[in-house]
Amino acid sequence: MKHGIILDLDGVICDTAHFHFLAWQRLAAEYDYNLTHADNEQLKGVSRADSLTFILGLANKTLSEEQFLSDLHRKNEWYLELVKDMGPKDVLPGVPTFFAEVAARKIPLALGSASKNANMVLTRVGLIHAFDAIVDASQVSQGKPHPETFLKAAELLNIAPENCWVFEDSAAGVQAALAGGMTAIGIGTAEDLPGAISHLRNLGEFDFNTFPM
Ligand code: B16
Ligand code: MG
Repeated sequence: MKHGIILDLDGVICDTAHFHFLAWQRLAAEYDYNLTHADNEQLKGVSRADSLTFILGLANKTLSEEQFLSDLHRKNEWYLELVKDMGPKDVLPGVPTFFAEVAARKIPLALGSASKNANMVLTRVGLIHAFDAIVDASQVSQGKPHPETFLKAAELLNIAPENCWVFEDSAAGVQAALAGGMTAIGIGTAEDLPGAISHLRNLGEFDFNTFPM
């Protein structure tokens, strides 16, 4: 039975979370709210609009629909400015080794990201051509923890969900993988990512001998 791998982007392939944080913090300051790193943990894997709703709750602020959309746009402009100099050197430790193993073993590989900027970031870091399928926020109607992102990725790979292994750094993403009937590998701690079958610090720690071929 053919098995495949689905990778999350932010926090698994590269640390774009830091740039999301800086952009959200700048916006939150306009609401007189000091966004903390602990707050940012809650935003991992969460869609852009859901992130803004969460921040507005923290800041106890309401916006008109027009202002909401305008602030989403401004946050993204700041984010794009911050990531514009990213390159192949900006992948997380172990990423080149992991991708080399996946290619050598001919394992079907998909991306399942909540980011609408996924294609751009993958292009910057030079990994866009390593994937057999890419699913980002523009292709789904329900974000993580809903399994739609990963189910769509499995479908594009033509692999049954139960034969897909999902690598995720967010609690919402691990929940999405489990809800889709997939195996979740946590990039992070067991405390932060319950439900994952194993927990790694980065992709380089993955033992391919444990992967069914
Ligand atoms: P964008 P992932 C997620 O990426 C990030 O973890 C999350 O912080 C961000 O809000 C979301 O993408 C949307 O990103 O504003 O670029 O559309 O971890 O699912 O790869
Ligand atoms: Mg992530």
